[in-house]
Amino acid sequence: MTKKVALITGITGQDGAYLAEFLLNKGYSVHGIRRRTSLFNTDRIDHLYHDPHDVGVDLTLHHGDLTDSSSLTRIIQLVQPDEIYNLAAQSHVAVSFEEPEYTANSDAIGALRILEAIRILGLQKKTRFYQASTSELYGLVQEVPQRETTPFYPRSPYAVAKLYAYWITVNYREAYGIYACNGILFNHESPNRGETFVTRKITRALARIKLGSQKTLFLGNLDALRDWGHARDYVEMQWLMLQQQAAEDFVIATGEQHSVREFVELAGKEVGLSIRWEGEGVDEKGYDTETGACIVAVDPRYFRPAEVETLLGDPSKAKEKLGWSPKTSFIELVKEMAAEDLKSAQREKFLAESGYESFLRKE
Ligand code: NDP
Ligand code: GDR
Repeated sequence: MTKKVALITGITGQDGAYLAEFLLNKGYSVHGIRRRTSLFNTDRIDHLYHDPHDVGVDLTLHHGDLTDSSSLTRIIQLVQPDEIYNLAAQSHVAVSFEEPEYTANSDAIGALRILEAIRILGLQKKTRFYQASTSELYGLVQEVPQRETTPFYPRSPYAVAKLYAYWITVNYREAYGIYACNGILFNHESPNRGETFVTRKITRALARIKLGSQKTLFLGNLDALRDWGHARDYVEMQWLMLQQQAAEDFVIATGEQHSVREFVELAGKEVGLSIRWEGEGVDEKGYDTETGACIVAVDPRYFRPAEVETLLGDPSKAKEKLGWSPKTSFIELVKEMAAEDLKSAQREKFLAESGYESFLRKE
């Protein structure tokens, strides 16, 4: 039987790495698009990748960029994928306020470039397309919980760009009959989460504070509420969405909500620290050796020009049609992230104490 061929944009990111592993285990031939960078950016998929000269290699990487139509069209023509997962994005909400135009170019027009390539290359009947849509579309929420029919109200250049990508996906489905669908995914995390997203920032910092490598954890809005799931569970839904009779859009969420503050408290418990909260303003006191308390301080630098205060998903449609139920609970997610970051902090400390500091990545 011929293998199915999948193309993943954003394969070097959190979801891309989990999805690549998932599809390889399903017997797919997996192709990924990576950006040219001056340093290696394949840490998350190195365990899946073999020397291309080895026999039986099922993972192939191509240099390309969402802002470069020519590279996307060339790769799609070469690969002739059965499925494209468009996961690549400038995915940081706060950064999108600093780089709004680039964010629009990659996150909005990037999706259009891929859909146009499918159309121009005549792959409408062959290639199925998944767009990584987001709960950020709901922004200033119009309904609680949020479901597929809840009106959108984006609150950042990132979310506005993703709004375009959402609608162009729907439009190409309706206009050209492409099997194209949106997964409206709520926040999902893992030990592979980027270090500047709040969950990973918290578990990494608390682990380092526990081992004496960092003093204080500085955060922004502690009261933000999110519906956090595990990335490993969510990529399975991305694949399932492309295996249906007809393309549809789905909310993927746990239906459970927690605050940033709760995340900190729970992660603190996991690494063995009690938390002392400082008010707004930067506090340099750090870890309190007398009380054993870890200081978490609010630094207004991390506030956003417009905030999304609360998100809570209703995954009923995915439950019913895709058989969705998240495998990992919130507590299990925090435990796994804290445990992995404790191991990393121990490795980091060992290298530093052994005189190999230069092997450590700088902040
Ligand atoms: P990451 O930030 O971890 O990964 C983003 C990926 O996109 C990386 O591989 C990155 O490459 C790549 N990338 C960024 N810009 C470009 C570009 N111009 N051209 C080509 N590749 C590019 O994100 P996640 O894995 O967490 O998220 C995957 C997708 O899902 C994103 O689109 C995100 O917006 C969306 N999403 C994520 C949610 C979450 O909670 N994680 C929830 C809802 C939606 P490099 O490694 O070189 O930086
Ligand atoms: P989000 O994730 O913006 O929801 O986007 P992030 O983890 O960045 O923020 C979640 C909430 O925590 C608050 N917060 C902080 N955030 C960061 N990054 N750093 C801090 O120090 C901090 N302190 C408080 C934020 O204000 C926010 O309210 C993620 C991304 O993965 C998007 O790509 C994706 O679309 C959405 O999730 C769903």
